[in-house]
Amino acid sequence: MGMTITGKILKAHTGDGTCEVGREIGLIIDQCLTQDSTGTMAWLEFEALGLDEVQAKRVVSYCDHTSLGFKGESTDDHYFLQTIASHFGAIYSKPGNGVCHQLHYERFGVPGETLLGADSHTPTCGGLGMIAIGAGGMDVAVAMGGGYFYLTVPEVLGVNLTGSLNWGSSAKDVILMILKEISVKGGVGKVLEYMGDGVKTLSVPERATITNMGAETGATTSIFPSDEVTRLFLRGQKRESDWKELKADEDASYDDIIELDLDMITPQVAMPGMPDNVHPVEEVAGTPIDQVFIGSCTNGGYADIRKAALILRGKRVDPSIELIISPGSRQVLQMLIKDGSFEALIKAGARVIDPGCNACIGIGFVPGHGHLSLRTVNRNWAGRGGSKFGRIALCGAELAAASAIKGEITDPRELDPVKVDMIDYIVDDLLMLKPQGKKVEIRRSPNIAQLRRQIPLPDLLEGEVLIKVADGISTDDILPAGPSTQHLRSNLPEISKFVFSYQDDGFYARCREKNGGFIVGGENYGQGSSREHAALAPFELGIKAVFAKSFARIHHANLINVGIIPFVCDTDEMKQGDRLSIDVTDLRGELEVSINGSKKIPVSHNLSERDIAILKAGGLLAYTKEVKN
Ligand code: MIC
Ligand code: SF4
Repeated sequence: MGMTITGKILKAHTGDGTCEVGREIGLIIDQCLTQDSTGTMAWLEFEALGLDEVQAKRVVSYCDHTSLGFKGESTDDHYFLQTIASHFGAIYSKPGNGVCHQLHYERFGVPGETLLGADSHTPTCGGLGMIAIGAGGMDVAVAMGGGYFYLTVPEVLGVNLTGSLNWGSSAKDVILMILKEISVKGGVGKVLEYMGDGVKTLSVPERATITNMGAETGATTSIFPSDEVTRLFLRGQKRESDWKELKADEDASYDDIIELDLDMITPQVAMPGMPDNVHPVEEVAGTPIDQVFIGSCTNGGYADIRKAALILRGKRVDPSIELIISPGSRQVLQMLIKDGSFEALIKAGARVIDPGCNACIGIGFVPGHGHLSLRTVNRNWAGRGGSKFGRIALCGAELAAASAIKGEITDPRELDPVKVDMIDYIVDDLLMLKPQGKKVEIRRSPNIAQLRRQIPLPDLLEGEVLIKVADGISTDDILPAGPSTQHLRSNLPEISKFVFSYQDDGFYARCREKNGGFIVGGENYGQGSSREHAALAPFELGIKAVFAKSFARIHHANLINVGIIPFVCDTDEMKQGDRLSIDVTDLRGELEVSINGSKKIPVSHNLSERDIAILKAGGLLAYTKEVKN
């Protein structure tokens, strides 16, 4: 039986275990990336491993989320990251250089290699034919140190693309249609592997838009073949020698296949709430908007912003709204300056900001009370833009630009088609700093708090249910990003004050008063980002276990890594204030939790032998040290 691309890369990188669907393997990681908001922890964790330098083939530490340095603490974090990366042998991408995912596929991604990144949108590099996976900081720290990344071998969902996109529809609409079809849970335990004749009609940046937002389906990652289109892209980036062809065998077997005719794709909008709340534009056209934002790691590429500039050229942004343009990288910005797009955008009344994430997670341009912000980003749940009172809808660049002109959601097909003629990529690595080694002293500010030592798991867990939350709770619900927390990512005691602050502002005080306890959730608990802080901060507050109906992959791993047990049970039986007790001496045996000393209900988990050993040791760092000694 022939193999898929996913199967080929996973097999070639299996360092421990047998590469069969459903089995746990230790994956050899070629490249790692960190960014500033998860990176301070990842680097502290790497340091705690006691190694001399990074061991993975290539490690890049990016500064993009708070690159504007909106608070002194963030600037302190940047200098910490710059010096620690240099000290331990990693490349550092300076603030203003762009968003990690955009930069990584431009400058470092290599078809056929593996990438582990401390950010959930790491799969963006799947657009180049990499197995690129998002993970929590501790997993990335271990991989930077040359350790395996452990994962359950996913199924492969083939997505067969035929035809080609018509004017008005874009790669963003492709992934929005997929989300509509399979939902925010449809990719769990799977890799989305693209194939078919339609693939060759998509550029690498378009493929990267699709693999980027595959993260919103819950998929482990997404991948495209590496073909002539990939070769031309890498040639443009002056690194054609990194190219190699990658394709599935003719008789490759997929666990399932979705068919998608690109000719049938029409412009779509994901209305506020969830990324799968997708509607054809006709259903929502005319809805008033207050803001348009074009950029991010999903649609911050040259062609997207060029398209917007061509649409806006000679016109003006509706005066009742604002338009913000955030190029994905300095390369993109330079190209937009060169071809006149920058000028066209400014003349139309747009505000063009420094390449980086910033506004995508609410650092600046936070939507006002009840406002609707139409964005080309990838997430639209409540609070995402930095305020729980703002609302976000998602779409592609041409729909966003057309809507900016009218001040309401607009079908781009109402406008004359525009065509992007590609110009040469401008390759300039000025802000990519090469490591200088041990002579570089690590700069630490008082905001960089020490990590708490991980201690072995006790035999009995007892305490109160401190909060009960609904289905689909995201890591943004657990620990909001945005202006109140972004500068505190290196300071767990301080950031932990914001856990569940949008849901219940008494949660922190309750944790302190009760000396910790339990969280109860519903389905897909912890969906969304790789934000390890959504596990580290509850740990800081004394949370011992989370009981939920199901968990999202990265958050599940993060909980284990910090030493919090993710239990699966019928949480309808539990409510806030219940006293729970559970004997965890034997996590391999039958488990039950006692509720208020009387009722007992069965509890299960999805823990591997290794997960159990990690939890017993108190967390991944303690375990890794234990195994090493
Ligand atoms: C996000 O888009 O939610 C983030 C901010 O990039 C996160 C990482 C973080 O919380 O720092 C992610 O996607 O993992
Ligand atoms: Fe940055 Fe937004 Fe992409 Fe997250 S989703 S990496 S915040 S641009």
